[in-house]
Amino acid sequence: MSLAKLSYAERAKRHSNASARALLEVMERKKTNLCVSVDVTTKSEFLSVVDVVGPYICLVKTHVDIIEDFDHDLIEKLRELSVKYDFLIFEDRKFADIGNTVALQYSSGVHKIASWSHITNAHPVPGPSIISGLASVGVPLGRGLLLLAEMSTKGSLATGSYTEEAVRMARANKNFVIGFIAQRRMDGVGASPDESTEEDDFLILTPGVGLDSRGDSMGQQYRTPKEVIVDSGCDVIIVGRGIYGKGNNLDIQTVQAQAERYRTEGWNAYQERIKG
Ligand code: 5BU
Repeated sequence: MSLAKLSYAERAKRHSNASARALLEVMERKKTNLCVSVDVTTKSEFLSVVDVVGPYICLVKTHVDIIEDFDHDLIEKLRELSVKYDFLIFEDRKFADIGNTVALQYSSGVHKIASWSHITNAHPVPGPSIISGLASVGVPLGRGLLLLAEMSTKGSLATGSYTEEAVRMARANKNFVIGFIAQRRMDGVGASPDESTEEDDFLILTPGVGLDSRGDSMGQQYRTPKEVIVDSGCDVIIVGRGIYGKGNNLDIQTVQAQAERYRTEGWNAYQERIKG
């Protein structure tokens, strides 16, 4: 049976990585495959958005380096909200350097990402050493890594043999690499004809999701939850501005209504996929 037909609950049992399992379990428990990307620049806006979308999401995606008044109190409050509303945290850091440097960027500095983010991601461009560098910090903490196999932007270079190589790198490091940021399922991608990939169960988290627009003026491209979940077999929809608009003048009631709307669209699409 294709993995895309299995329920999130069934797939949770197939994962030994603690973060992958926890994510799939929370998706099933809360009936949501919505991840909100909270790209706002102040602590107060960030916490207001998370507080209102919390009940509708499985995951909060952060870019902590854009928050002007970042401090560890913000992380403490985010952690409290993640317990209160039952969601995981994903810092979209997009590491891209040599193993030694990424290990330091992941563990140290102002943000100390590994200490609070269940999931993070990396560009495969440096080759497998980026995985071993990050794994030296993340594996002992039960963290999970996503590789950027594809991007949502117009003209992205992450295609073809680059994407295939990313999937091969993931297959060789399944204890830590739990899936991909990609625009479609990666089952069997890059495998040699005699290689069995049936045991693979990579999570596909997909940005570039919007119901009211097909893109922005800076190369972003949007598809609907149905296109992403049903047609392309992805697992988690990542939505930013579709939920909170441009961030200036946050209207909390609209944010809540949009989070509810995307959650419903994403979950209905998933149900159509597993039943269809
Ligand atoms: P948007 O407001 O829904 O367009 O925000 C999308 C978010 O996902 C934003 O934080 C990006 O940094 C992130 N993203 C993306 O849009 N496309 C990609 O391919 C990757 C990340 Br990887």
